[in-house]
Amino acid sequence: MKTLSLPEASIAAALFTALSFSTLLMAQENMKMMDHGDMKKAAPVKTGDLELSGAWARQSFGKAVNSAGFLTIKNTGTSDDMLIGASSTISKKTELHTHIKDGDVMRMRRVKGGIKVPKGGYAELKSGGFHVMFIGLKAPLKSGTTFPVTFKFKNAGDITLKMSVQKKAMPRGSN
Ligand SMILES: [Cu+2]
Repeated sequence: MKTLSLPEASIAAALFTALSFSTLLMAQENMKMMDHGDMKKAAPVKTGDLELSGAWARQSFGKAVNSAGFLTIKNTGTSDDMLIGASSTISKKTELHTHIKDGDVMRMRRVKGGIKVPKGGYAELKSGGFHVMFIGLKAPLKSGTTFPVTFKFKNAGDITLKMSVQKKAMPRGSN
């Protein structure tokens, strides 16, 4: 059996340390990436018949001045409600938008009237459909942060909850 001389042994040890360290870094990077996924959702808010959950907003990239937010609104009551507006301080304007198909292109439109939250059902604001549009961001939205948004309902009134900013890829022609 060949024994390593002292310099060889220390080189081997250094290599081993460097390798384990990079593996550790990679593992940490994976953890961070997982963190940006669905695990980090804002806490649901329940007010009267409505339960607002899964609220998140897309991290803004580069010099993007707009972003979008999403959530699910459950109505456990016996009458329909309507989401008629949203407001925040992170952007100059906060609007409710929808996507419409214009030929082969998906375009965004401001919601007219409101988004119905049916009794015993739910309304979903999700990528490619209804969303909250933040127009004219005052600062970039960074993943891992949260910010408050107030939702205005026809019957339930104002409900404020925190949206968590997440880093998620943007589907083509969507937001
Ligand atoms: Cu929009």
